[in-house]
Amino acid sequence: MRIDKSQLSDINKIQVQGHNARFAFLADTLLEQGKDVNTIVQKLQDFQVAIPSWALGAGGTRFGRFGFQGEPSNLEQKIDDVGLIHSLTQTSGAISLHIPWDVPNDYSAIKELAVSHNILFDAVNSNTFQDQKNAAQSYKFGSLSNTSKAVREQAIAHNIDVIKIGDKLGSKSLTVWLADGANFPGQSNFQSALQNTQESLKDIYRGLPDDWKLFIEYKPYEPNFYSTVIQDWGTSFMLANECGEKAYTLVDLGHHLPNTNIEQIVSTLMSKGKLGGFHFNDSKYGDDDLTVGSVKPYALFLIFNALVYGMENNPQNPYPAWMIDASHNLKDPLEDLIQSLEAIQEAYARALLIDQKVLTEAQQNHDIVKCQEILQDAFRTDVRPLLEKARLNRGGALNPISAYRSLHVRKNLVNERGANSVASGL
Ligand SMILES: [Mn+2]
Repeated sequence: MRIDKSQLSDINKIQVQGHNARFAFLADTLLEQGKDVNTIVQKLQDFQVAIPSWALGAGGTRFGRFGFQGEPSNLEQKIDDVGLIHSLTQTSGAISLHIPWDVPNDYSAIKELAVSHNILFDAVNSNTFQDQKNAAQSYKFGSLSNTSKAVREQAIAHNIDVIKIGDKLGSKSLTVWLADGANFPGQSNFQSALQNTQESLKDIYRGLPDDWKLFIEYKPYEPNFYSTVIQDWGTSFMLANECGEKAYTLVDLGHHLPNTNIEQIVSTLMSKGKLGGFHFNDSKYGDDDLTVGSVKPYALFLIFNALVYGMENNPQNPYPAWMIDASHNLKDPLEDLIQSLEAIQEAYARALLIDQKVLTEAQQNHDIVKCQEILQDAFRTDVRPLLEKARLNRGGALNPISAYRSLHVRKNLVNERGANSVASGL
């Protein structure tokens, strides 16, 4: 199924009068405050977030998985799904592949398909957290950190393969998330595990094309519950520094212990020019991978404030690669992703409303009350008319969820793919 612009403009026609009134009211209010509404809308139009191939089907927990009908069962269908979301939201112009599940059979056909949906190939993801069929070595006791050289070499070779696959598609970065760690005290020597990981990452780094980046993700626990080799941003930052200038830290919102000040981590990394990638999701307890903005929208807004400041003030930091990294156990995955994209754009728009100059002045005058007023005034603003305007300008849907439902997208996908299709790569 594909959605063409004429279908959306028919749906938008019914809603556009309400939008015009909402937008005019907000634009007037913001103009009075001296805000440049057109620039904000343009920034929203330009902000694109990659969808990972594993987020398009139903996820699951270690207790079970409840499938969702009409899931994409091959790479072509995954790209089609991202195309559907992109045509509605105009915000998901990229897909992030996970190898070995998403290896194309026909590279030029896959590239053509992506172009037809106006979709780029974002970072490619390697997988050394589970064993593949017929693999010579097992990752049960770790991959890049393993005490066995043969296991480490297999894991390094896999990452190099992933780079080669991504290169043929036009990707420009590799994301490494390492599940390596220990479940029990005494199981692993911390120093050797870290040293092995550093050496393995350097080997992978040597296989990186000149115009590529290596993103090193961190996570404090899970699947190992005593220790994780790359447990926090500091460890990732240190490893990236030792690899070289093309290596960066990747921040995943769910990969922190409760109450961690993520906006401060973002600020530190950007000031050092080392924030390479960013994974969005939301959580209550751990790496819950819930819909972005569903639990802690104010925290997301504060993080975006740090990101916007960094993008404006840290030329030493490259433009970060944005991706949603979530899992959907109950909702229609495509509706969930649409909600996540909306929450990301909302947080971004609110952060763009902050007058950084006025905030800096208030900070320098130690006017804490004013600092809080500036932040909360931006957060309390209903920015949805700006998001609608950005989508309308790009030919998307004024209200993506309602358009998704009125076009019966899921029903069409079930008709095309069957009720029992299962997404690979979860
Ligand atoms: Mn992630």
